[in-house]
Amino acid sequence: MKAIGRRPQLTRYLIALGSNIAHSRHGPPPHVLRAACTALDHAPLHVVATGPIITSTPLGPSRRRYANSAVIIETMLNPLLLLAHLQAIETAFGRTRRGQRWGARTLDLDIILWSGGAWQDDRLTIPHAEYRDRLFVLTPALRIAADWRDPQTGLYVKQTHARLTRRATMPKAPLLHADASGP
Ligand code: A4P
Ligand code: MG
Repeated sequence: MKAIGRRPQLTRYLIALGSNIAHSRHGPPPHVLRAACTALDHAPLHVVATGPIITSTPLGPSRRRYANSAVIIETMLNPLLLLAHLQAIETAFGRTRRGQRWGARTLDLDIILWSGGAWQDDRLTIPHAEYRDRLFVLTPALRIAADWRDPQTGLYVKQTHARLTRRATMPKAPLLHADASGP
């Protein structure tokens, strides 16, 4: 009997966009993200929702502030083909990889969630390994993907966002005196 391959299916992905270097033609980071949204809306991808563009303090060694956003795309590409496609768009936007992790970049496109569930191999991890701790991903995502569910935690994006903002505003526990003696 012949093995029947899995047919490509139309699926949706939540993509995070980041930029903290201006582009010679597109301009400063928020403009780079606007141009990137246009680039993402070409076959074989279709943008079905666009989140707000926010600015954020850099996490990691870079000193330049970031512009961040999120989009939902629809495509027949499987996760690995999509990753290759996104990396080609990053390169077309002048992204160079100098080997420094979290270095400054004209455009970063990360796959955050996928309607197909989880994916794990040596090139790609979905859900994105760190998105649950990143307000610069969750804030724009909240506006377009509040009801998307994380297949690993079972939490909706709105719950993951609420958990992180609660944690960020939680008062610090009062210090206990080391010599406090109870009754
Ligand atoms: N990879 C694995 N999983 C994924 C995924 N879900 N989506 C692999 C995309 N790529 C994924 O990524 C390195 C490798 O991760 C890829 O080759 C792919 O096979 P990269 O884009 O080449 O390098 P990177 O972005 O420097 O590394 P990394 O670890 O992905 O960094 P992040 O998580 O993208 O974080 N601060 C602010 N305020 N805003 C930001 O946007 N971004 C970063 C980079 C750091 N600080 C930031 C921001
Ligand atoms: Mg990346």
